Amino acid sequence: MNRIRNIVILTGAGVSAESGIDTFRAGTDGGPSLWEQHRIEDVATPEGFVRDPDLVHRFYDMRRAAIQQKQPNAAHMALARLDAVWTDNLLIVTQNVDDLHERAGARRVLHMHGEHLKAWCTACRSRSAWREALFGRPPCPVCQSRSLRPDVVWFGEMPYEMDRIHAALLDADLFVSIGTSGAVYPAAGFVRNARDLGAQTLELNLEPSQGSAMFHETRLGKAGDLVPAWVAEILGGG
Ligand code: BV8
Repeated sequence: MNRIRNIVILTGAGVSAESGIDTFRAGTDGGPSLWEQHRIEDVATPEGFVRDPDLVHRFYDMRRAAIQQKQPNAAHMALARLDAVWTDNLLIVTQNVDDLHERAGARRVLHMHGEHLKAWCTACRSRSAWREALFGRPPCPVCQSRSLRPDVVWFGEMPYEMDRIHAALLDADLFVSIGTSGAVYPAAGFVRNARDLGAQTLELNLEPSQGSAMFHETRLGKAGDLVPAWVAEILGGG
C-alpha cells in the first residue's frame, strides 16, 4: 500500500457521545435520543422554523447551552494531536455542530452542518459568534434587526463548503469515518466518492453503520478507545 499522505476524516455524533452529548439515534447512557425527543420536521427544517420559531429556538438554545458545559474526550484529543503533527493534507469534516474538535486543539476542521456557537442573520446575511439564547429575538450585532436563526444546516438545505469537501476527497489517500450512522446525505455518500477516487477507507464506530459494506476496514468499539489507537498507528507508533 503506497504511503498515506492526504487524509479526510468524517465525524458524527458518536465522536461526542463520550463527552455526554446526545446522539441523534441513541441518547447518552440509554436516555432518549434527540430524534426521539423531537420530530425532525418540527425542529430541523426551514418549514418547521416558519411554522413554530419558538419551538426551534428552544430546541437549539437548549443544545447550545448544553455543549458549553461539556469537554472534549480522548477521541477529540487524539485527532487534534494528529492535526498538529500531520505534515501532509488533513481535513476533519464534521457533521457535528458542537465545538469540541476545536476545543481539543484541532485546526483543520470544517463544519458541513454549521455550528451551535454562531447565529445567522436572515436580514443582512451576516454570521456572528453566539453563546446566548435566541428565543428572546435579540438584535443582530450588525444590522440590529431581530431575525437571527441558528447557523446550522437544516434538512433540505445545502450543506456548507461542499466544493472544499469534494476537493479534499479528490486528493485523499485515506478516508476515515468516525462515530456516524451513515443515515444522512450527502455525508453518507462520501465513502463511496472516496473509494471511487481510489482512497483507502476505514470506519471506526460503535456498531456497523448503514454504509459499512463500503469500507475496506471496519473497527467496532468506542471512539475514545479506537481513535487514539488508530492515531498512534498512523503516526507510526502503533
Ligand atoms: C441536502 C444540523 C440538498 C442540525 C443536520 C439522498 C437519499 C436520501 C435522502 C436524501 C438524499 N439527499 C438528501 C436527502 C435528504 C436529507 C437526508 O439525508 N435525509 C435522511 C434523514 C434520509 N439530507 C439533507 O436534507 C441535506 N441537505 O441534501 O441538500 C443537496 C443536494 C445535493 C448535494 C448537496 C445537497 C442536509 C442534511 C443536514 C441536516 N442537518 N444537523 C442539527 O444538528 O440539529 S443532520 C444531523 O443528523 C447531524 O449533523 C448528522 O448529519 C445526522 C446524525 O447522524 P450522526 O451524526 O451519524 O448521528 P447518529 O446518532 O445517527 O449516529 C451516531 C453513530 O455513532 C451511531 O452509528 C452509533 O453507533 C455511533 N456511536 C455512538 N456512540 C459512539 C459511537 N461510535 C463510536 N464511539 C461512541 N462512543
